Order: sequence, then structure tokens, then C-alpha cells
Amino acid sequence: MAEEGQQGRRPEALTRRRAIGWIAGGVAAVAGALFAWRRLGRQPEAEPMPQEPEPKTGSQPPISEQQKAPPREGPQLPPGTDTAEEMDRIHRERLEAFPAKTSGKTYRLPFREEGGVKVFELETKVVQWEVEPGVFREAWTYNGVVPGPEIRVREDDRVRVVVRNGLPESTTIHWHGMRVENSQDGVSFLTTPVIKPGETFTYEFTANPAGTHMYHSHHNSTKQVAMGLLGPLIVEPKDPGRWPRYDREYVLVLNDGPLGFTINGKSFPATEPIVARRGERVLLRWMNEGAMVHPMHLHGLVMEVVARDGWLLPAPYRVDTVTVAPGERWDTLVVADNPGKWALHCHVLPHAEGEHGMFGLVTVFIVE
Ligand SMILES: [Cu+2]
Repeated sequence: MAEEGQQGRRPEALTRRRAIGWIAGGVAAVAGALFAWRRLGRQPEAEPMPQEPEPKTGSQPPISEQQKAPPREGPQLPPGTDTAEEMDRIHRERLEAFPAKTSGKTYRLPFREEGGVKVFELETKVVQWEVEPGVFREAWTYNGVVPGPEIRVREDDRVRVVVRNGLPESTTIHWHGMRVENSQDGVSFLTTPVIKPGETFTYEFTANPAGTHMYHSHHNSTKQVAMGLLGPLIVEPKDPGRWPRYDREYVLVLNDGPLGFTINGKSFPATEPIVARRGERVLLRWMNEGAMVHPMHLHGLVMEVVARDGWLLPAPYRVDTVTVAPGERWDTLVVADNPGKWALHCHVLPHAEGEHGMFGLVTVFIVE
């Protein structure tokens, strides 16, 4: 992770309405198609369309017949681009852009020590966040980045988090997976006062249990978490000997909402590749902050599921698809034993690929 975040910029020409209807869960396929269609429909500059339709061959039904055909799933190509050549070109260009550069990247949050307590600072703020090149959406963030900066501590550390609210509405933070004192649990009005706009609140807890956890808003959460008020909270074990050994690790926060289908706040081709040298052991820390289930499928390699919600499994097991439901965390260990570029993507296909190629919950696991 980079050491500092950047606030997203928003060119005037790219200002666009937020996608609507995203809360209509249960219709994932339609939502996915809508997202991709609306997004792609608004950036013709990124994907130039042909000037003239190709002459139709005799085997193709006339336009009037095509229009009677039932609509297909996924993002649709505009009329006149339905040649195999054209479709292949669009797919290839999208793939070749990976990993595409965008402004704004999350980072690990620095802390200071005060009398044996690790003190972190977070500020909620609204920014324009670049989800993929040229596509900016309004995000509600911790410190200007999506996901919020990673908080990483050690088991049994005393942790203090000072939160300033720069949003136009109240908020709270819930420490998802932590066994905190009840008053620090961050559920608005059940346990903890809300932090009103412009106000500051300080949470304090002892980091326990170890494992892959999260933090997020627990006030107007359908909107606030979907807009970006979420982040990873990693508690390293006091006794690492009990935990699987690994050479590299990646945190993968999944989300689906007004920012689209994202891994760590970015949509393919702007997602970050996972890179390993042959033989290395790579820990993937999966987290789902969205409202949909995402079965994440890895080609060519095997994932060993070693922990769920931070708890080590008594009997780890092997999969090529790990299903991450909202709120869940799964730790999977991959031995990079097969060189190549392996697709790693959600297998709810409308979250990953349409007629314009791959988008959303897709990255590539590169074994060098
Ligand atoms: Cu999915």
C-alpha cells in the first residue's frame, strides 16, 4: 500500500449523476448491467464507437427483427457495433489498460504512542473518487480514501481512535469483529452517541481477538458504508507461531453500491494486481462491505481457507472459489506454484464482465 492518500479530483466535464436504484438488492444481474451500461454510456471518449455501421451480411436479421429480440444480460453494445471484430477490440483495449492508473489510493494509517496507547486519527469527508480512469463518483470517506486507511495493531494493544466528522450528517464507527467494551461499539443510540457534523469523538478499546477485521459506520449505514465509510482493521497475533506462515499479504475489500463493483475502491482495469514470485505463500484477506454475496474465483492456483472472521479454522480446506457474504472476512493462503497471469474475479458474472469486457470485481494474480 502506498504511504499517503490523494484526494480524488473531478474534472467538470466528467460530473455525472450518481447511479440510482442501486439499493434494489436481489436483482444483482440487472443492477450490474445498469451500472456498466450507465457508466460506459457516459464515457464515449474512453471507448470510441464506430462512425458508420458495417453493412449487414445476408445472414443477419434486419434491425426491426433484432429489436424484437429479448434483451440480453450484461452491458449492451450500441447498435452498429455488433461485429465480432469490434467487440474483440473493445475487450482487448480494456484488458490492455490493466492495471490502469487512477488518482487516490488507500494506505496504512500512521499512529502515535501516548502513555502506552496507540492513537490514530480519522476524519470523515466527502470527495470525488476516481473508480476507474476518468470515472469519478461522490464518495464518503475516512481521510479522503476508499477503503479508509488500514488500521494495523497487535493483539491486546490499547487503541484510541479520534474521529472528526466532516460529513453533512451524523456518523459513528463500529469496530467489526472486535470484542470492545459495550460503550465503544459504535451503534448509534444503542451504545454510543452519534458524532454530529463538525464534532469529534474518541473511541478506545483493547484490540482483541487477533485476525482480519473491519471498521465502518453504524449510522445510516446502508448509505454511509456503501458510499465508502469502511476500512480494514488488522490485528496481528501476539503468538504468530500458531498462524500460517506467509511471504506476502493482500487486503481485498469488496463493495457494491454507488461506487459500482469495487475491490479496494477501484473497478477493473483500475484494480491492483496481486504479484508473487514462484513458490511464495500469499495471504489474501477478503472482506465484504457490500450488500451482495461475491463468490471470488481464482484460476490456475489453489486457495487454502485458513480463517473465517479472524478465527483460525481447526481444519483448513482447499477451494478455488471463496464465497464472501456481506460482513464476512475470509483468510485464504495461496502457494504461487503455477507461473502465469491468473484471473481472479467474482463469479456472479454481471459483477465482472459485460459486452464491453471485464469490469468491477476483477483483478489478476501474477506469478512471476
Ligand atoms: Cu460479485
